[in-house]
Amino acid sequence: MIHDKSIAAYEAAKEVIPGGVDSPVRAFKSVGGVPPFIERGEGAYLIDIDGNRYIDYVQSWGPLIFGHCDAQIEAAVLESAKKGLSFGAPTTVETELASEIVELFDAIDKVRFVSSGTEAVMSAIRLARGFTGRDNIVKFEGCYHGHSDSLLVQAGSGAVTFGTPSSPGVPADLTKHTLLAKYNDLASVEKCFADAGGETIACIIIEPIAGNMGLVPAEERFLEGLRALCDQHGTLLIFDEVMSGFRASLKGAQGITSVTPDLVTLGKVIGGGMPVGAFGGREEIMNRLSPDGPVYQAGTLSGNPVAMSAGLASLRKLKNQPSLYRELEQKATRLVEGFKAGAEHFGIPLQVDVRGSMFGFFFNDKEVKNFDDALASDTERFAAFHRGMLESGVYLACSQFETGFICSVMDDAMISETIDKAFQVFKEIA
Ligand code: KE4
Repeated sequence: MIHDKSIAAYEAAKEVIPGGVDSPVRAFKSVGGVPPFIERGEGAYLIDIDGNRYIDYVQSWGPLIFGHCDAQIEAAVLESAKKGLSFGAPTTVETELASEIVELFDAIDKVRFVSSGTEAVMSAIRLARGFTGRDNIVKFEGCYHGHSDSLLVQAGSGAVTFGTPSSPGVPADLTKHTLLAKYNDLASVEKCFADAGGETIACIIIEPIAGNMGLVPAEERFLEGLRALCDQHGTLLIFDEVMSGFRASLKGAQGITSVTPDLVTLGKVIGGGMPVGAFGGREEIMNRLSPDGPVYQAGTLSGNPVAMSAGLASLRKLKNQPSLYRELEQKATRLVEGFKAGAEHFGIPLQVDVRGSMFGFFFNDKEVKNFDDALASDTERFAAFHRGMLESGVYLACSQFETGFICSVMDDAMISETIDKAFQVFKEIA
């Protein structure tokens, strides 16, 4: 493949945008090489500015479950845009999208829209702290919930469970209220409650299907244990379904687990590719939000009608195709089983998993149950695989610690083509 134009575009971008990108993962740092600059999307494909075509398994990190340039979603956006782009005043399309979400998620009586997953999580955390009057929160190593200060934490030193900043610019005073536990390890959560005192903990926030350490689903008994701990201590349980919502099932992880959270954050698919995040939950909690309640939260473009129209078109398409998730899961399963067969044919250990339209694979000889397991993966080999697949016209997530996605316009021929290309690349990197 020729990448001359992307190479030049990357140099030009770096002159005026830090790292040449508006979100760090796009810089391809963990896989090397120059990130292709995209000209346009076309169904299941991305076409870059050098004219190279790729089967797109990233789909803008999740939102595009119907692929690029879906006719109905585009029509809804154009129709809305013709009436104006933004009003900063209520519109009925916000109520329509909110009603769709309330109908689908048993845990959600009311929902508020924002413009990103980060904003959704930041607002949900503030609401949980405001509702409980408590400052401490528990999160899990390997889970990513956007880049608000309280959530940019890493494990503290030694046995202490309180977090320390994982980025310069985050005051330690903000992360000292964030306790870190291990995913799928209930004892580590009980230790947080013991260390801090359960009555000081406002919420536990978790990706019920983790997608930011690679794909690592929470075990059912682990989620049940979190629910019991929260009930015991009056702590709120927050499911961060920004990625898994409408990707794992029509009800996200809540369509798979029997555990009910107190608050849910959403994003990605509910914007159909436009900037939308949301947080919702029980009415008694949500009613604490300004203007009726004391917990402040706001946003100039929150509930933007054009973005709402894209999200509404997406959700209505999903509701009208109940068999879609089974089809997507079957394709995801065939894809990763094909990867596994190819890798093992060349003696390369590969762990694979699927949840609905989400798939993951680790270059690892052990099953991955938490972040420590994920970190033991062979990231060099992942990078070589990613590069080989990219040059073969397959666009995979550019980090071992991300998740891949199947969209509705991917057919069996594309899955077979991808498996065949993977076989060739495994042969090269064995
Ligand atoms: P945004 O602020 O990026 O819209 O959402 C943050 C967020 C919150 N919660 C979960 C579970 C998420 O996966 C995300 C964002 N996901 C990453 C991909 N792993 C976005 C990609 C990026 O950072 O560019």
